[in-house]
Amino acid sequence: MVTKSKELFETAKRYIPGGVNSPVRAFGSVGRTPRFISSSHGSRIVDVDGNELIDYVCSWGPGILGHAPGRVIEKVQRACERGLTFGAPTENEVVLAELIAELVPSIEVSRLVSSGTEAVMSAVRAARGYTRRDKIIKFKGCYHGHSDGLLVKAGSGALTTSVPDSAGVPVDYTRHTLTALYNDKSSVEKLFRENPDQIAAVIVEPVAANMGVVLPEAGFLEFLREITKNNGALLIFDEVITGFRLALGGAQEYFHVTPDLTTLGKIAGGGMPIGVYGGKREIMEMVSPEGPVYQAGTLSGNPIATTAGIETLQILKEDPDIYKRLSEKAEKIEKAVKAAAGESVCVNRIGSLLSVFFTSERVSDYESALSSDTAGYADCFSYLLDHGIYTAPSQFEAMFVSDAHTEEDIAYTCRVLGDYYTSVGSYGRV
Ligand code: KE4
Repeated sequence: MVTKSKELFETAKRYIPGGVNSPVRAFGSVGRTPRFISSSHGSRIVDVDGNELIDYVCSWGPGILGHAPGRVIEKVQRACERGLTFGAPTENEVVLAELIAELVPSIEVSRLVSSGTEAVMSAVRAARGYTRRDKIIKFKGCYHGHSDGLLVKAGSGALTTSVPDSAGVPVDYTRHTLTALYNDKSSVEKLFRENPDQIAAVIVEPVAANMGVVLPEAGFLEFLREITKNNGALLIFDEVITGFRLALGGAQEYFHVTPDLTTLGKIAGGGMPIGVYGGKREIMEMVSPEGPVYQAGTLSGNPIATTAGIETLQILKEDPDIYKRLSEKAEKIEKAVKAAAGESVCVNRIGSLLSVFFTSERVSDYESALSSDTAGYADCFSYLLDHGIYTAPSQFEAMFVSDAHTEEDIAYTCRVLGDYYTSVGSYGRV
């Protein structure tokens, strides 16, 4: 029963674009009424009609510990009593910057902002300021937030300059954004050949998770590290999702590839609004007030968000075995899907991050991700939702497993997935 969600959604659509404050939440590609959530705890979220759901969205990544982890809540409650925001430097910001530098050694110097979008936008500006070059390379299918210059898709041939992916973005704003193909070295080499000494940086999701989860092929990240170094360009790892998710040191620890700049978000704030950009001291010295690259933010590093971020990272630091536990849980889901669906779907998983693509193709880039049967995905999404399991309402997002998912949660999820694929045949279509 979703009466109250339906009522709220109708009212919401009168006052908020599409009834939501972020498009994917509207359930547009799965054709269901979005669930309005009233509370959460552990692996569960509870909607306004009282339906309890096992949550594999985890707020799109921040919820690695599960919802409302006790230690974080308690510290945040105490911090609130001391004030919500000062607009002045605080000890927390020093503690968090030191902790980030300890856990991700390539981030010698960092700046806190309030979202992943802000982090990426600022990192790109720092890269351009440092190299005095204008062009950047991004990859088709990778998402880096909604700043104008990064809302692009490739022009014809996928290797030309980009055209805006959104209304309201002047073509001029994307003139310096070049688009390559994920896992396609030659597409990157071509852009460097065609734009000698003009490319400030390559920005990449070290594991793509915004076209669904697509892993870097062996050597791809090492190649990006090499070609940027050889061409005087910077390598930016957008670790807003993979940061503290794949390992305590993120994807750069997992793959042993060190970028020049890194962006973080989600887990870094423990569920509160935090973005981070940072890297080599000589680059970050360019950032105001130390250098000429301007960037600012009213609530950057605010005491409540930094309290949640510090406590979350401390808990992860104290319990590095969490990554093994998370991976083992996600592997059980991967195996259950493969056992029931066979070759009719493609499961991409790394650690606690996974996607089930409704295609029999191996999904290794945006084109192959697009071969997925999104109606099949929507059918499975609905089945899971009706069985109390909440997954991403889009084929092109990721499934997240948290430390709060119990063995019973995982076993139940595997059983429901098995029943689904067994009962509805391949592709998950009825
Ligand atoms: P935010 O501005 O949403 O905090 O972060 C933007 C961003 C940057 N980089 C990467 C790799 C990201 O995945 C994101 C945001 N991720 C999406 C989920 N795929 C956020 C969910 C949403 O848009 O509602």
